[in-house]
Formats: sequence, C-alpha cells, structure tokens
Amino acid sequence: MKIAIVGPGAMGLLLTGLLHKAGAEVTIIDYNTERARELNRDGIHWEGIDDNITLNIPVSTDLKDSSNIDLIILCVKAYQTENAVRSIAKDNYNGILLTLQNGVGNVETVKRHLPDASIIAGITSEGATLVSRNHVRHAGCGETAFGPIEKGRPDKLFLDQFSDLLSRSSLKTKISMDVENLIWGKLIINVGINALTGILRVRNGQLIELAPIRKLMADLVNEACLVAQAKGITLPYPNPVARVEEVCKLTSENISSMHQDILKGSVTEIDYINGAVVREGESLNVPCPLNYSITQIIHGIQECNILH
Ligand code: KPL
Repeated sequence: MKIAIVGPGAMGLLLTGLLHKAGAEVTIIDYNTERARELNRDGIHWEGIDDNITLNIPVSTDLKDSSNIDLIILCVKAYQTENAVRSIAKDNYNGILLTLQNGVGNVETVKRHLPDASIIAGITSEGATLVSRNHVRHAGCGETAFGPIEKGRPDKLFLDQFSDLLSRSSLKTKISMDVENLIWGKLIINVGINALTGILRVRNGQLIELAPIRKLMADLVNEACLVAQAKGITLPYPNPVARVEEVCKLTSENISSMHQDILKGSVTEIDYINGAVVREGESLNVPCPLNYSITQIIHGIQECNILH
C-alpha cells in the first residue's frame, strides 16, 4: 500500500515508522520546506517500544503524483487541517484520506475542501513523543479505531487491508461504523488529560497520583459528558472517568500532545478539545464553566509563551 503521511509531528513520525516496518511504501508530505530538507538530510530517528532505528523516508513538500497514492493519513494539528487540506485539494487528490487527529471538526474541514474524497476517520491513543524534529519515541500502547464517514467509501476490502497492515505494525486495531461516537470518545479522553498535563507540566500517569487533580479531571470529563449526552452521542465505553484514568495508566510515561506543544511554545489544540466542548455546550444549552476556565488558562499560557 502506498501511503502519504501529511505532517511529520509526533504521531506522523510514529505512524511512518510503524507502517514502513509493516511493509507499506511510505512517503511524508511536509509543507514546512526547511523541516522537509532536514528530514531528508538527517533521516528519522525512530525509537520503538523495543527497537531503535534510523529511517530514510522520502519527504516532499507536495503530493507530486497524487494518482500514485492509495491513502493519505492526515497527521497535522487540528488548527492546521484547513491549510493542509487546501494544499491536498490543489494537488488534485480525491482518493482515500484518513484522519486520526485529536479534537472535533477535522472531518467537516476535510469534507468542505475535498468533497469527492473517501474519508476514513477515527482515533488513536498510542503515545508518541517528539524528542526533536527528527526523533520520535513510541511512548505507550493504546488502541486505534477507525471507520468510513460514508458507508461503502472506501469499500470493506480496503478497510480490512489497512486494518491488517496496522495490526502487522503492532497496533491494536478495530474497524468501527460509529465514527462520531469514536471521535467523541477520544475527545473526552483529551478533555481530561491534555490541558491538565500541559498546565501542570506532568506526564499522563501523574494526573491520577495527584488527588485534587484527579478530582478536577473527573469534573472536566463529567461536564463534557453532559454535552455529549445532549448531542445524542453514545460513548464507546461505559464509565468515562474510569476510561480516562485507564488511559493515564496506559500512557503513563507519555508527555501529552498539549504538554509537548506548551513546552515548545507552540499553539495548542485547546480550541478543538475543551474549547470545542464549550462551543457545543453553548449551542445545546449545557453550561461548561470548568472547560471554559481551562480553555482560558491554556490561552493565557499560549499568550505568555508568545510574549516571552
Ligand atoms: O491523545 C493523546 C494526546 O496526548 O494527545 C493521549 C491519548 C492523551 C496520549 O497522550
């Protein structure tokens, strides 16, 4: 399978190595010209759970011949989705595209710019840490689940082949026909973990060792669950707080993506996670004071990062 990974961040580079090792022909698309040059020159230092390799994967700044690609995996941050899919549309791609990105709103953005593409969406709770621009560490095992946005596009054969590829690459994989529920299921996990780890600058596992924070995490999650319920979402697990705590344990050594963004002084995905819960809550008349406050704190940290 010929796969183009758009966005060589932590998850993009993690998937690059896993899929390459499982036998896929992987290329990376990076719209950042300088970083693309560096990755081509220096290779990718890929630290798996039990191996450590250097990969030389071709990195280009556009899709070149898009007719040659079986699948694009969108791995940019949620706030970069719009620009990335605009570029993909300019390269005339209307094949199969997978988003496993954090947050809500990515599918809608892809649909808007690539109306003819076959969209697969889903989630992954694999832990990935970007140690440096060309060094990624597989920091914890989770679960990856995905499914088509529109039934039959792509067909079952493709979904099965891709699922086999991911399983060969060691990922625990599931196909689901309930994509919106899946995405909200992951959103609730990010609502509990990401902002708090970023504010406190702790690893995921530490959240459940700090009693007041464990309580705040549960309160944030329960508030977001009221929004999910009002929206008619059926979460893919029975006990949201227990599930979030379980993910903290499974990815205990991971530095969450928002924590990594804050350490780098980058913009975060807060508006697509806790901020999105607040917006959805407003439209459904479900007040979300805790998610609002945490969103504002992260905005404050982002502004401080810009000022310093
Ligand atoms: O998705 C994640 C993230 O960091 O964004 C979790 C599951 C919390 C793993 O760190």
